[in-house]
Amino acid sequence: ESPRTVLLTGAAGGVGAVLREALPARGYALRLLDVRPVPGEPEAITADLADREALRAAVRGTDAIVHLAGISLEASFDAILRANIEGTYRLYEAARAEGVRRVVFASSNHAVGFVPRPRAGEAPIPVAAPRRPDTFYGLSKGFGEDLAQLYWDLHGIETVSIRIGSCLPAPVDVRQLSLWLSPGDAGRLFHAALTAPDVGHTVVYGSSANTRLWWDLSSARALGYEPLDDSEPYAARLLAEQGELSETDPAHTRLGGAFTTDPPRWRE
Ligand code: NAI
Ligand code: 15L
Repeated sequence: ESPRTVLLTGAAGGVGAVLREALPARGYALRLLDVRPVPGEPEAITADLADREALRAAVRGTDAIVHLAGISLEASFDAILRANIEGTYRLYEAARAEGVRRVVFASSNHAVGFVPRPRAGEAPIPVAAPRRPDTFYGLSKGFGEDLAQLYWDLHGIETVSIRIGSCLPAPVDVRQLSLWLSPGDAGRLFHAALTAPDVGHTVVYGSSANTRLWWDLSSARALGYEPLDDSEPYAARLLAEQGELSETDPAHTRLGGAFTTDPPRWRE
């Protein structure tokens, strides 16, 4: 049975905007939360993840939580600690206290960003590859995955951790041809993560069925996710502008790309 009422944290962000379209179209009633106002959504809850009471009230009576809120780029350890590490802990505590049984956690490719990208003919990166975070940001996503495992083992709260590639309207560089998660496929993947039975804690990679895929989508497909999009139509233009990825430049040879060398930073 599909969960009906879903709390969407981080609703004001880019992925939040995608899911505010895609999930109601599939019959979900969304409750929205973000530390910023959500444009066009006067009923959204404006609260920080650090606000325990607001979080308890936001979670109360929901069937599931999609947890997107947090710092989505590199930042100081203190900022990451507060928003992503403590914030995700507070979210799970609220879920436990209010009896919510399913979370979908927005993890990231940057939890494994130092894993070398496969070269032509090499096997895709398995979901079981040891984590190699490329930033404090990626480290916080590994923490979130471990927290999800703990809350499953200890409290029976199920989570699908989606290591999102690049969820944007369109890929903006050659690396993202391999990692792109189209808005349409994001809706399909989060819906599958909300509805698949008996997930325990499952980690999946989150991208479209890209021709240049670097990772193994089989654990996502096992949830019932059937990607319909492929970044390849963007390839000719991006390759003409930027050229092929280098085989020696470290910013090109690892999954996390420039996050492993000069990560984009969150404005603090
Ligand atoms: P975003 O930065 O656009 O949105 C994140 C939202 O979280 C923002 O609206 C922000 O105000 C909110 N937020 C930050 N700290 C908060 C706090 N303490 N309390 C409440 N709200 C807070 O990021 P985007 O792109 O929408 O990503 C959503 C999630 O997916 C993030 O967790 C990000 O790390 C993850 N992700 C996104 C990818 C992408 O390609 N867009 C790739 C991999 C992971
Ligand atoms: C992420 O985790 C970031 O939140 C997003 O802004 C993109 O940069 C994405 O990864 C990526 O690796 O392309």
